[in-house]
Amino acid sequence: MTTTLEALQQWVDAVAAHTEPSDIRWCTGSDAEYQELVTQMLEDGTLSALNQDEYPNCYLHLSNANDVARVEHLTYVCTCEAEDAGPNNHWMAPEEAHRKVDALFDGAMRGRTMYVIPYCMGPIDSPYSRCGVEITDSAYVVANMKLMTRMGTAALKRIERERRFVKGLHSTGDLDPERRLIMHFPEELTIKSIGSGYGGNALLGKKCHALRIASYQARQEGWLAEHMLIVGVESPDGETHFIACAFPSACGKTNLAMLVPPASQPGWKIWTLGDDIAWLHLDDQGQLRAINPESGYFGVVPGTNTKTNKNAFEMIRHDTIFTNVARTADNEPWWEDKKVGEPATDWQGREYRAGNGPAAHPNSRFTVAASNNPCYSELAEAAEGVPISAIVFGGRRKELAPLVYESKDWRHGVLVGAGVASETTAANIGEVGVVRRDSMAMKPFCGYNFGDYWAHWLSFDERSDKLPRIFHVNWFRQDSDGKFLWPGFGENLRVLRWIIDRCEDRVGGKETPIGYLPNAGDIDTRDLDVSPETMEILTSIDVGQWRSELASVGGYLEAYGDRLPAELREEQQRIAAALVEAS
Ligand code: GTP
Ligand code: SPV
Ligand code: MN
Repeated sequence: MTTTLEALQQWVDAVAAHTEPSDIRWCTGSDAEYQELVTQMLEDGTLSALNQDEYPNCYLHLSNANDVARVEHLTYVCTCEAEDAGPNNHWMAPEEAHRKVDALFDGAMRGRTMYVIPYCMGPIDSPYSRCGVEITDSAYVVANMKLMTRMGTAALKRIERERRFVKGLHSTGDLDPERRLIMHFPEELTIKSIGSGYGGNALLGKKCHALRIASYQARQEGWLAEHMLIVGVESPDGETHFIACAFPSACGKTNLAMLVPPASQPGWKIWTLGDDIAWLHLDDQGQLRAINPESGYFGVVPGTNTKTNKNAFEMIRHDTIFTNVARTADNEPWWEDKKVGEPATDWQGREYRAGNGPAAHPNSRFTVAASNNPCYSELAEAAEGVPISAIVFGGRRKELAPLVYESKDWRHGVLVGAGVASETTAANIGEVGVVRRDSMAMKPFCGYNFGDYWAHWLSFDERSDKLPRIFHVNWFRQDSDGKFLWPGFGENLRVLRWIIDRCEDRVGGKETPIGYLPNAGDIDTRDLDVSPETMEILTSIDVGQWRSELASVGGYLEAYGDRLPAELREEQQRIAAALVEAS
């Protein structure tokens, strides 16, 4: 197969001349093609089959031990002006970046097959969707893209019609971290990634395209590309609200998106639209609508069990690619907190020994098609997306941040989002557990200067009087022994209910300088082992600590200099002053 689109054919030819593959294959996205690739990967050892009686069509991939997560320190946004990338990104001048990365691509695919993957982020017939083509020398990448995106023939047809696509070039290279670079050229709609075969570094439709490049385009075109799950919450009366939540990596998006309502909440249903990325547009009526550009999940495995998330546990019992989990003696996948079985070999394929650390890598992942999800919503296919009632920011904070609060208005909500801080996780190579600012959960993913990004968010206020309300949640408050104060997971539905009641003006709120918190008793704690004293801690603020927090947010914002919107600075000053008055 080839293409009628000359620009695409020329690019493919040029990449082939540069990287010198032994073979070129245009991917159709068919099931037969997936099976063929799986067979080939089982033969060459890229995959191994798991216990097919217990885990039908499930396979395990063990990545290179140095290649287990995103690499923010090797990820660049290469705009002509450094200021356009902003202090939130690593920057390199485009010319230098191309020179550096192109040198690494010289002959990089020798002896390998080059796969051409046309893909469409979003429903094939949606005006909000955007297409791209990823060229890669990794069959593992092709298989993951098949499970997670709409790829192949239908996408190619759309690309040929639109004559516009994002170019993504990827090679696993030699997996030497010294020769690993993840480069973005938003002004050229181009991505070049080499030296990693892992997740967000290699599946270019996901973070590289659907967030970094898309956020840049979204600003130019008046929409938002966000690191958000999209969930539908259906009440016992059959009324459904759609909520979009931005939490940093490994902070609970997939779990909230496919939450299992506890027995104490009869009649409530949860529908998953998306678990990681949302593209948000204002429609003609000023309603914010969301589509999920992806059609599958690349989710954190550890912690998944029948108690925390039965849906997820069942979803990954078939037709799943596991990356970097451990194995039991019966060849079943195993991970920390699975609660059944025990590891025989660890994520590096070694005999399991407790002294070697966790059996499954903390950032081990499952890849599954969204259709595996028992609570998958067909509305994820709707071209027009779903209307969003609430936007929720969140982070992983042992201290300070209450269980939930609501901002006073859109502008305040943008400040709440801009000030999000969270403990770092294993989703990135680097230190874990350090609190850092992660504005809108987009620190690693915004393809342009955060100052301009906050201004773009603020601009929505002038464009609509029907914007969603903005909230903040924290499932991760701990006591002095390090025990979580809130049970989380399915019980988070209780908090979503309060959020929906606020949106419908059905419940009051306790006014504080940082926004509205729940009044005592307004969060349903029926059948929950959480004392009134703990609820009081979870739903109140320490004014002294919050004064320091607002000062810290102020300092953080100032680093954006002239790009910081004055409105946001004023908002920060307003909240800071209110906290002084309250103390
Ligand atoms: P990315 O895919 O990296 O963007 O992560 P994510 O935001 O989708 O996070 P995910 O739902 O995979 O959860 C990450 C980790 O947090 C897992 O180990 C979960 O078990 C754990 N987790 C998720 N929700 C909760 C919760 O409500 N409470 C607690 N204590 N842990 C949670
Ligand atoms: C994240 O880190 O936010 C992920 C995993 O969702 S990755 O695809 O590697 O970016
Ligand atoms: Mn993510």
